Amino acid sequence: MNTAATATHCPYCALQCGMNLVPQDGLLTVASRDFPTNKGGLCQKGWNATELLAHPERLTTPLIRDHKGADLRPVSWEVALDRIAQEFQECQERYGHDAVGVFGGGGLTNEKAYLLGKFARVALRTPHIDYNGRFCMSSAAAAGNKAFGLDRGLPFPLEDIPGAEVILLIGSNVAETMPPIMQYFDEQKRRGGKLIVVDPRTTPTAKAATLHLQNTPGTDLALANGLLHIAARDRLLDKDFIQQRTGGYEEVRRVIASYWPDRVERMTGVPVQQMVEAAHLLGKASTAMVLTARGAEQQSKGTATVLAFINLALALGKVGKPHCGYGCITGQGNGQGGREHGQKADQLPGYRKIDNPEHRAHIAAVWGIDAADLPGSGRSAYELLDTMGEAGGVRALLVMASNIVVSAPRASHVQERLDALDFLVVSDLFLSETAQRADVVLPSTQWAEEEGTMTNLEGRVLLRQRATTPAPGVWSDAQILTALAARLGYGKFFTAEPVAIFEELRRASAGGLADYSGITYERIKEKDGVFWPCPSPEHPGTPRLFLDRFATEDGRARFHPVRHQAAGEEPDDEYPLYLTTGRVMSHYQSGAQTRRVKALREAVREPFVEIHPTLASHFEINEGDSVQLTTRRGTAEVKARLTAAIRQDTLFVPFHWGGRGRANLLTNPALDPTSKMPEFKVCAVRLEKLARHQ
Ligand SMILES: Nc1nc2c(c(=O)[nH]1)N[C@H]1C(S)=C(S)[C@@H](COP(=O)(O)OP(=O)(O)OC[C@H]3O[C@@H](n4cnc5c(=O)[nH]c(N)nc54)[C@H](O)[C@@H]3O)O[C@H]1N2
Ligand SMILES: Nc1nc2c(c(=O)[nH]1)N[C@H]1C(S)=C(S)[C@@H](COP(=O)(O)OP(=O)(O)OC[C@H]3O[C@@H](n4cnc5c(=O)[nH]c(N)nc54)[C@H](O)[C@@H]3O)O[C@H]1N2
Ligand code: SF4
Ligand SMILES: [Mo]
Repeated sequence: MNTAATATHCPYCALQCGMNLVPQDGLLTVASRDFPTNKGGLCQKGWNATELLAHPERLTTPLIRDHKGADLRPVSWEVALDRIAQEFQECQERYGHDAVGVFGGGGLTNEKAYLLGKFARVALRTPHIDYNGRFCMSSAAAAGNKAFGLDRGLPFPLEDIPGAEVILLIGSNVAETMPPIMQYFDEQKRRGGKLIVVDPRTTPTAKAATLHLQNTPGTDLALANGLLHIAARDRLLDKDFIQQRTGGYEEVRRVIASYWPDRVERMTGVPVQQMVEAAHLLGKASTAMVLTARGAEQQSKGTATVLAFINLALALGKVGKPHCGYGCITGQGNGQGGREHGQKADQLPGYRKIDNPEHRAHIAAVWGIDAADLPGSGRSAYELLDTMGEAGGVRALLVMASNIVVSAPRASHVQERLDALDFLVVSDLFLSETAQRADVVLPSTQWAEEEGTMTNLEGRVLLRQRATTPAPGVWSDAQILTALAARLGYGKFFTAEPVAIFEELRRASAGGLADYSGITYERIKEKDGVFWPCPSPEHPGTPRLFLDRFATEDGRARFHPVRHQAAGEEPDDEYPLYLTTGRVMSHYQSGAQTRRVKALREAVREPFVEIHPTLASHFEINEGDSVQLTTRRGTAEVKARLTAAIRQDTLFVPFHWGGRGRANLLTNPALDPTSKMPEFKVCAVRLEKLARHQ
């Protein structure tokens, strides 16, 4: 272990707060680091991040199941890797290349995500690779591509936020999901700026807002069209901007004509007066930002919903100018980079498209293979999981850095499909709920034990430096992929060395939309990160996109006419309430990591449901009672938390736990037709009180 402090970043969310890791009594502790994203601040998860490095439950050896039904037992790396290679080969001989699939994660570094995509295409020659980011920002990505020709979370650095006069934040609870980011919103307010929050719950973020629009789940698109209707009616549109920098407004104008305010109030539950106030605040401001997160995006119409908000921002002329813009607040540590470099079923590195012949030729040349040998586009995340073990579906799966048994929608079905596989491999830090079902489990290094780059919500490429030696017996995912590729006969195409992988990634991304070719580890260290695109070593990087032109062919942004549609499932007599799901501050995602950290486990110990007191009294439910939630997918048992901060027609369950309180036993896998995002944020549910001793 080094004796000096190592400057690095938090292992969790997309804010990628800077932190120092300081050796102390043979362990590492977290110390504050002044970095532009967090200015020294960290949330409780970040402060406690090192606890997992020497955690007693950490996996330190590969595990194998000799046959279905047998227990997992420890084995050597040789035995584990030989078994995987043999099973994958036998599976592909029997059913073809497409029969093996790969499921990745947005927590992987750029190097590992890139290598995983290459492993799927070159060593397995399968089209079927997708990742948990499909469940995260895919709707915003699809909308950004359609409207601007490019998708990068925020098109500006966080430091621009305080300069916006008005910010519209839709379906985001940043006060809990990225607490240090609130420094920027607080500064904006200090300067007299206004924050408008759209959320069915009065979250800590909504409490910090000037105006809170507490809409019914799944009605954001109607709200956006309603705001645009009012802005057009009250002559708040920026006609010059529409004319000079956009295309397609006429069709949108026709569509929004029927979104008159009292109709939108009936659809959304948001009072007309509040909509008028919001539209006027936005329309009259000289600068404004429109930001979405999962509340607006994780809907079966998530792409159209984001497009509706982009329409609003464009029509008001609040895009492509300083302190203005539409942005998506990305989620996972490398949710952004993870989708740029080839983990997504339809993409190749540098945001290239797998069905574009020129793009294929470029990547094939970098990889030293024939473009004809590159597979085509594979199934999206849920479609991949839904068809596992079926005729035409994958028969063997490699999961790297995702806990789908807890986090995928309709989890009991996903669990059944996992059990129907001939062979499941999981690489993880812990025996997660998904790893527990695997035939082979591979123990992987943690963030502080390896180096690599991450791309945060601003499109800033950051360097995670290695601060300590890996725990004995543990390999990095890059070593795992390289060793497996060698056993499959493709060893010469792979290296496990992060710098060498990054050098190759630079070449692969060169000339693509997400061009990293000018970025080096040294430049990142010198400059607190480099913003992509950065097409040459002399290029300063691009903190601000679209100031002169959009990334479309003619340089203009595109309006898209979009109409409200009902959610995949709306409440009815049998399932009379809305269910929505999301996060709490102290836990991260499936909880595989944070449930193992003492302070975080104690902060929120068990799954719960938020219920409005009026609704609870109707069911004679008191604080702390066990309640049963039932949807068309299944039943979950959780504790009641009474709060007037939620709508009376809506229940909220966080998704951080496995077992009977798993939110995803309930969720609806209705998919957005474009992004294939599942509808985590809206379904119909029935609430029942459980007898005391059940
Ligand atoms: N503590 C913590 N922080 C995290 C994570 C974590 O697991 N825990 N995960 C990281 C990741 S990967 C992500 S993607 C981000 C997510 O960050 P956020 O998007 O902020 O988190 P969520 O809680 O999923 O959803 C945000 C809000 O959407 C609201 N919502 C629900 N339904 C609707 C709706 O129909 N419309 C609107 N407008 N709002 C709705 C919810 O009430 C919730 O307050 O957080 C990142 N940071
Ligand atoms: N109901 C509901 N479900 C949701 C959501 C929601 O809002 N509601 N949100 C969705 C969203 S936005 C997301 S991003 C997903 C996330 O859901 P998951 O993909 O399940 O996310 P994590 O819990 O972060 O899973 C990461 C796993 O990989 C392990 N791990 C961490 N780092 C590494 C590494 O470097 N290598 C390896 N091999 N393993 C590693 C961790 O221990 C953990 O088991 O959940 C989605 N599911
Ligand atoms: S806000 Fe995100 S990156 Fe920052 S300390 Fe918390 S989890 Fe880590
Ligand atoms: Mo996410």
